[in-house]
Amino acid sequence: MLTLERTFSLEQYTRDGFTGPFRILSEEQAAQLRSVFFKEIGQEEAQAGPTKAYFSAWHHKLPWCYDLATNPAVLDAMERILGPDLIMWAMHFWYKEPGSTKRIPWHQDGAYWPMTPVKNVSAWFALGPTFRANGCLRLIPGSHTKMLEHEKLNDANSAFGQGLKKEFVDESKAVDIEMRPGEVVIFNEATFHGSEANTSTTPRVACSVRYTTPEVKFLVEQWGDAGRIKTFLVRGKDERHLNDAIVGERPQV
Ligand SMILES: O=C(O)CCC(=O)C(=O)O
Repeated sequence: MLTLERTFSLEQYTRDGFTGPFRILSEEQAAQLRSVFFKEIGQEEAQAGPTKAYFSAWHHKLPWCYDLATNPAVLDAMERILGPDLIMWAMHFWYKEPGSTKRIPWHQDGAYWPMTPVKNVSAWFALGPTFRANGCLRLIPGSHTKMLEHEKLNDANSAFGQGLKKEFVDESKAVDIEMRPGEVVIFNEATFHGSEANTSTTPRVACSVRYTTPEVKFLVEQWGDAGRIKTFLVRGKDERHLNDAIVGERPQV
């Protein structure tokens, strides 16, 4: 069983397709963000329940989300993986209320994204505690070496209509990424990942933020719900200008 290293390690990232989790916020800062998260969806954390909230692209409108997505320690980690020029291009909250039956099927993110080349590093932020019973993120170390076929799923509890073909997934190799509030784990567009239902009484509050480099072009016309994709140059320079039509700016208070 792989032991989580609790630090950023480029060596681990290269070998396993992920690194961390490691701390970027204190538990108190994470609790504060959780409380604004629940306010945003019109709930109290102590009574967390189902919601129909739209969970993408909050960083386009909410400064606290933009600031989380551009956390300097995360950008430092991204620079070590992707180099000095960094584009942050998407953010999505992954919320599972207590008792939620929704699962995220095993998948590789790159299979869903019209971008060329398909190149991305994700930071998955735990704002609350995540553990096996509340449906923590699960990853398969070393699964990131190639893109594989996805297929249609017939699973009413799956949050996605498609997932990796079953024959490719060896669940015995999966690692539960149990995290404390304020930690982040980093993985790439090919790393197998997914998560199970929340059978606990603790809500799972997390979000992922996506980063790439200026040589990637987004094929915006092929995205459903394209409004959620904007490119923010968060470090370095963009001499390619491939996505000038979808450049975003930090939201103002
Ligand atoms: O939060 C989860 O369980 C899945 C997250 C995910 O699929 C992603 O960040 O790409």
